[in-house]
Amino acid sequence: MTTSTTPPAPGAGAAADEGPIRRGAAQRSEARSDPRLDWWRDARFGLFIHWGLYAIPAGEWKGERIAGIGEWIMFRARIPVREYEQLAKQFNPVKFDAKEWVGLAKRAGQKYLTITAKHHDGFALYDSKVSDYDIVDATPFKSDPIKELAEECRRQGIRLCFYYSQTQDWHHKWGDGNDWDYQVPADEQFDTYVREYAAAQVRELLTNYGPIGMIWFDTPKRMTTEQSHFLANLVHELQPDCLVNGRIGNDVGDYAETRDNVIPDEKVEMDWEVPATINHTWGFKHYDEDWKSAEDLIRKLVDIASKNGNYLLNVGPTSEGLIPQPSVERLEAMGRWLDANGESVYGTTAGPLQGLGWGRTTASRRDPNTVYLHVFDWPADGRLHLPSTGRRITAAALVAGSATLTMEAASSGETVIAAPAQAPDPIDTVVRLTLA
Ligand code: JFZ
Repeated sequence: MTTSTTPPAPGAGAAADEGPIRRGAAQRSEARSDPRLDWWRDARFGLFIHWGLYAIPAGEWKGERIAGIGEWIMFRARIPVREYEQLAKQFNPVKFDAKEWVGLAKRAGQKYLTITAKHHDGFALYDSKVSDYDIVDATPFKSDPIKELAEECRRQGIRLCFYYSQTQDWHHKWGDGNDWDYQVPADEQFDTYVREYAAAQVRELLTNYGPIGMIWFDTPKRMTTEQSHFLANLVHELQPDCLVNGRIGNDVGDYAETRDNVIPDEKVEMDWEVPATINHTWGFKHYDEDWKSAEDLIRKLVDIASKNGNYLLNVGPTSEGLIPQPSVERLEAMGRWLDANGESVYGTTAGPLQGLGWGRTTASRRDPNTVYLHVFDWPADGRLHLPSTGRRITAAALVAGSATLTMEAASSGETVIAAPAQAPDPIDTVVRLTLA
């Protein structure tokens, strides 16, 4: 693993000396060659969905805008359980359309979808039998959106995955985090929470919705190694192929998670993923309108792929069940770029040239002779200078449109590729290199 000089994200709770991938959330070393991860390595791009009761206050409580990420409003405003619970009576997302949500992931070129089955507020977005605090039992909506999403994902060929908050639960007296209603649970009480309550819900999620691609656990700070193993073993006993992310804690995960929105500076040999937002919140906030551009998002996806990582990009639907239009537009723009250039992202790994000024490189995982150049900054003179990869290049062609490019050998092992004068794609023009 590489280290990074990137400072920790504000509020991330990470110590300043930690790299982009948190200690305690790294990948098991045996998992690095595990073929169970192949679909995930090939996918490179997934959709994260943070959806729950917090979409109703949408960043505002009793007329006051609450700072921070939207799904943390109960914690930030210290809302008593009995008061926050009342939100369930108003949760009626009549515009929710599973076909549309999964269709958006599909159009965006995303291969997996990870939705908050239960976030830190403790509310289950599916029909749970171990709690009444769920969308079927506690809301006027009365139906299970996870069931519909599972069916649509199967239909449209997207892997369904679940976010599940296994430690923080501000609703349950033995969960971690709520010190305004409850005493901090003793270790034995927290252990019972993990091994009985959280485990029972994880069991439901892995029993009632067909094959699940991965469980995305979170904030493992209180987890012991035994508890991390206990939950990972439960997942693998119920569905051997289901992956577990690094935030199960204690290096028990099948792959590593970076800190939120933090892309490592260099390639990382282990399997890793960046969870990221398009604006600045995960759960919907009605006044967060600072959206990253499609250009920025496409280049981030490519940057991540060029360092061997996955991009899990979030949307926060409204309490009516709509994905905000600015998110939809950006995801669709990414999908259009991927339609033309997807072979340079899917099924690739870190490229042989790192630290380039003008762009990035990716390499096919299956064909050792195929490398992709991602040109972000097109050379003004139309001559692209390529440092030696140590291998002879036999052909260069644009991926979009397939035009062949001519090359000449230059001094010091450089190759100069003669490119069109104007950038064919101002965001990222992809050149496929064939190596001898
Ligand atoms: C967690 C959650 O608390 C948050 O609500 C959201 O679901 C996000 C995806 O994950 O937040 C974190 C967890 C870990 C770090 C930062 C934010 N971290 O390691 O830097």
